Amino acid sequence: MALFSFKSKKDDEAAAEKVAKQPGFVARLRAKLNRGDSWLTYDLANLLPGGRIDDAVLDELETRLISADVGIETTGKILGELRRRVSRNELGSLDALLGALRESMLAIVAPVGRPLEVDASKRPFVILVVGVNGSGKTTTIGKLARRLTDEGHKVVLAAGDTFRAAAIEQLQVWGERDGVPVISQAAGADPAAVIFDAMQSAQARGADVLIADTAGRLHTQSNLMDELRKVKRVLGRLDAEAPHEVLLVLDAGQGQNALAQAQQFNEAMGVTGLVLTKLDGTAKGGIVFAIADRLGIPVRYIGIGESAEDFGVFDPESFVDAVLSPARAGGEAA
Ligand SMILES: Nc1nc2c(ncn2[C@@H]2O[C@H](COP(=O)(O)OP(=O)(O)O)[C@@H](O)[C@H]2O)c(=O)[nH]1
Ligand SMILES: [Mg+2]
Repeated sequence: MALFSFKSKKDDEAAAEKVAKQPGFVARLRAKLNRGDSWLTYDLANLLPGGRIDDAVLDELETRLISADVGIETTGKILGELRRRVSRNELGSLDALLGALRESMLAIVAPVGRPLEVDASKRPFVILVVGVNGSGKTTTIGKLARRLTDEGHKVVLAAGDTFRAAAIEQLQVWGERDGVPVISQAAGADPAAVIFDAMQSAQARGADVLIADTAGRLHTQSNLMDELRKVKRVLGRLDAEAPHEVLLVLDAGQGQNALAQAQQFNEAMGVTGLVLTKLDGTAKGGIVFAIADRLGIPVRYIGIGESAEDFGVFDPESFVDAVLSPARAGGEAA
């Protein structure tokens, strides 16, 4: 399989550079996630004297998965399956091993590849965006508003992070850029009141979608969860089913800490969808497998940079392929 051939690091870096500039989210993801070489499969061939699959190569894969935030348990699942197949002599070559690895990894993330669908019977369809400070909530809202607007939806934003004036201004900048109204009050206002107002305004304007920003930080974690639950209750007064989506934004660079955040928010709020941001940074993306395996919450979108284009639907197959194979020139990555 050409996907798993091995070239020099320099060739791959040049290729990654080239692919990163190509249009197409899948190509960009592959280039940005790997930055030249797949962290998972790079140089494995050199570990196989005579091409035999042995414990050394399996141990190396295990180490790479664990150090890329896949987590002990989920790595154990992936490796357990590979070890069984190796012991039955089913995997006689590196290509066979990598094919089996791809299957195991895909089996873990395929169930969470469920894109967000805006239900047109809910007007507006309310998306409440939650997550810790700095995870990328406001940026995600800006990108999502652009995307939904491009798809023909009429969107309204609610500046529910009233903790700092800068947070309100940041959302307003995105609103102007996207041509989308932002309902806000002064810093320090009650977030539930701001979002309630925004909901009334969205209903009055006949908007299709309301996206509400929230603060990720309060004096204590339990204060934050109380506040978010209050927002939920208040929305429920205008539409008993709102919010229709509780979208948790996680910084993929936070590794296992992102998993802990997902567990906490899910217990407090009932999270219905996830966004994994900053997959372009030092994050290797392994946390996506850990979260999929442990929580099973749908991953709606991923973020691979700061601009509106650096945002796409989470597609399990292209994600696994991006993890497994380096970006290269020649069109394979497109
Ligand atoms: N590299 C990169 N930076 C991001 C991404 N998403 C958000 N950011 C940056 O992360 C920082 C915090 O984002 P922000 O949306 O303000 O987080 P919030 O506090 O959760 O609202 C900002 O500098 C964003 O530009 C991403 O996918 N990739
Ligand atoms: Mg923010």
